[in-house]
Amino acid sequence: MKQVTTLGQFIIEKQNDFPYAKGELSRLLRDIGIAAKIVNREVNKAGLVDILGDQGATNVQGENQKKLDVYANEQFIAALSSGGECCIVASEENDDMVRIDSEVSKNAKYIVAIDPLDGSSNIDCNVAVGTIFSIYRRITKNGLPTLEDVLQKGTNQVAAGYIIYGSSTMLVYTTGKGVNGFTLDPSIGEFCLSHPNLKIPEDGTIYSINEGNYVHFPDGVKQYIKYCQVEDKATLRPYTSRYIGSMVADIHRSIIKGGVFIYPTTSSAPNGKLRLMYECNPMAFIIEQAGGKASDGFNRILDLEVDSLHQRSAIFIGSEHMVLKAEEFMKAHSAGQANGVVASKKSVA
Ligand code: AHM
Ligand code: MG
Repeated sequence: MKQVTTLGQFIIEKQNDFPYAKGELSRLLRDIGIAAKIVNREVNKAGLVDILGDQGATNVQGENQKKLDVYANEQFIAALSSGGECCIVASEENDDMVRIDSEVSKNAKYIVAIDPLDGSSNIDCNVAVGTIFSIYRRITKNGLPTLEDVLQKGTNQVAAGYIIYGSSTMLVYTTGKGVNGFTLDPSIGEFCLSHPNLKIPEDGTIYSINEGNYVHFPDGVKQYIKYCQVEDKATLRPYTSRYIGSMVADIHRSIIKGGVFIYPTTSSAPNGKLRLMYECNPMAFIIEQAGGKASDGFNRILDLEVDSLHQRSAIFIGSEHMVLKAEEFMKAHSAGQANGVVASKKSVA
């Protein structure tokens, strides 16, 4: 029988990759894994709300039932607070960063940025949703950690990962030494190593974008979509279109099968929709570590300056060759439109 490696065992084994590490990062990852299991349990029960009580209603203990994204946010913050390795949580659910002021945590070394339940509107129709997280080392040495500790470029991430609550639940993460995927075995309640050293195919035949917004897209994206739809045997076109509307699920599929996921700037969202700190940077780190590429159409996502917690960015992410091709179209037809900087009126959709 094949030996099963659990997430906990794997994290401990990998600690030796960091000769000076004292185990804090390992404990942080373990805390995230524990919160993920709790959130998974609730997400799995989502279809039972009509039987067990609607969200917003009162449960038998007289407590208000929480919406799942609020619940997930609380679970991750609670796990990170009690673990003692994280001094600030920046969450898509909170306007401001959350400082963890307990004696053990206030001098902790790590900052976590998290989107606790991405794509949560998909829960109503039983479509996969996800959690995305990103870990940074604190910069300031003394006193209370500050916003400067949080607003770091994507290249400074020490770890990033996502959990996909899908037909099975998986946790995928990187610490900058490749990407590994773990599937939750519900019978033992453990994430088990199922996808060691994940690599995204260099090329693919699937493009993923909300084409309903076509009229609002930059010309470069419109032209790239046309390119995907043209018949050409040599490049296996026309490509297939797949869009779940849940970033984690769309990108997870791209890693497994190859493909490109695009959420561009649009005329109605001139900086893009997705958040740099909670969605773009962690996914970009994972994809690069899996051998793929992530760009805002012109620049590497991980090199973008971060000015504010909830900053948005366009994103073109996935198989290297597909992202490069999409960038070619952006350069040719939408130069100057990187992240809301619209230089040429002609190229605005
Ligand atoms: P959310 O953080 O409010 O859940 O929004 C993020 C989600 C992504 O998972 C997904 O890729 C995108 O929004 C879908 O947006 P749209 O409905 O505009 O296509
Ligand atoms: Mg989100």
